Amino acid sequence: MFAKRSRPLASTLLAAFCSFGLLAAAPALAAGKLPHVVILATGGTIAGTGASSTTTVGYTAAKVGVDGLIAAVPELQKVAHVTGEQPLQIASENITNADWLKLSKRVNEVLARPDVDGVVITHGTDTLEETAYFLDLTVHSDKPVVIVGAMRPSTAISADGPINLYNAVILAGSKEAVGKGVLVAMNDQINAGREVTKTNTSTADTFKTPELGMLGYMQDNAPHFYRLPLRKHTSQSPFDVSHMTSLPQVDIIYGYGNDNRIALDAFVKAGSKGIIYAGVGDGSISDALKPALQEARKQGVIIVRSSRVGNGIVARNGEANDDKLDYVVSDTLNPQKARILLMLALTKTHDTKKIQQMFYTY
Ligand code: DAS
Repeated sequence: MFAKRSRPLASTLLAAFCSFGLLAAAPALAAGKLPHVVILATGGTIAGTGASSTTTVGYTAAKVGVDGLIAAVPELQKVAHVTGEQPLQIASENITNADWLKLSKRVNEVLARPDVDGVVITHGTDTLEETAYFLDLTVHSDKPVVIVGAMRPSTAISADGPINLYNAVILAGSKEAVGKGVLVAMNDQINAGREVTKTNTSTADTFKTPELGMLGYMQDNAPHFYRLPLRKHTSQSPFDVSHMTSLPQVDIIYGYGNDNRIALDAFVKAGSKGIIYAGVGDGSISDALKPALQEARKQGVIIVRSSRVGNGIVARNGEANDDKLDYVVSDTLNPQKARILLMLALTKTHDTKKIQQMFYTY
């Protein structure tokens, strides 16, 4: 269970009124039949517990199970028929390719059920953005998939998990979220799975879509959309991993002043099929690294130039002659998201022209 929250009088009265139906608790009631939302719990801070109500770092993630998460937010019952599963119980820094394959398979199975209207995935925040993009590319349904986490453990004063979970369930059961791809609902904001990224190590407003912007807000028990994702996703994506048990090994190297080829050579020797270069600036490559990347490409490793900068387009043939070197550029994908797309691309092709087109499409 989330820690017992001392419910202020006002919300107790509200709860009492709602239970007697004196107040329309949420739009869904007014609409009649409640949507069926399945919560797939995977761990993280939203399921975390700390030593005291003032512990906001140094707590233990992935302690509370899905039944405890649901029971701790009784208001969920007023906005959806909620059922839960626990496919994982991990701190998300430990997520693996096998976990992503398992989760994607389960989400597709659950959404294929005609009685299910949407899915919420509770998740650690550290790799939430990678899971969001992986599912954006491998879930083949237009039904809503909403990923949610928390930055404070359930035991903390003003824990953000309960309200984030409540909003995520409303969003996943809404008709407005249909066909918009995987969404991340935290801190009253709705972001797209492709672009959202963690921007602060510890604050509740950490998930943002810098420059390109969030899609909308969760406010007053309802989603309010102002933008649409433009890149193809979910039912328009060609990546089918349902029968896979592993994914091609793709690794990331980081560019910096006075960098060298040691990490790259080690990855290539270990058998990486693809390398994401988190380059300085517009994906610029130092003279120390250039020969190593060219040698790797000649050995068949796919090279994607991304950027450590965090915003902007990595332009093809800008800081490197990509046509001549046969490199791919990541467009606007940050290195960790570019890795997700390259892993999936390599399940279909090693043709760099086709892979480049995928980076311009998804
Ligand atoms: N370790 C972090 C994780 O599980 C905790 C969190 O922020 O959710 O991603």
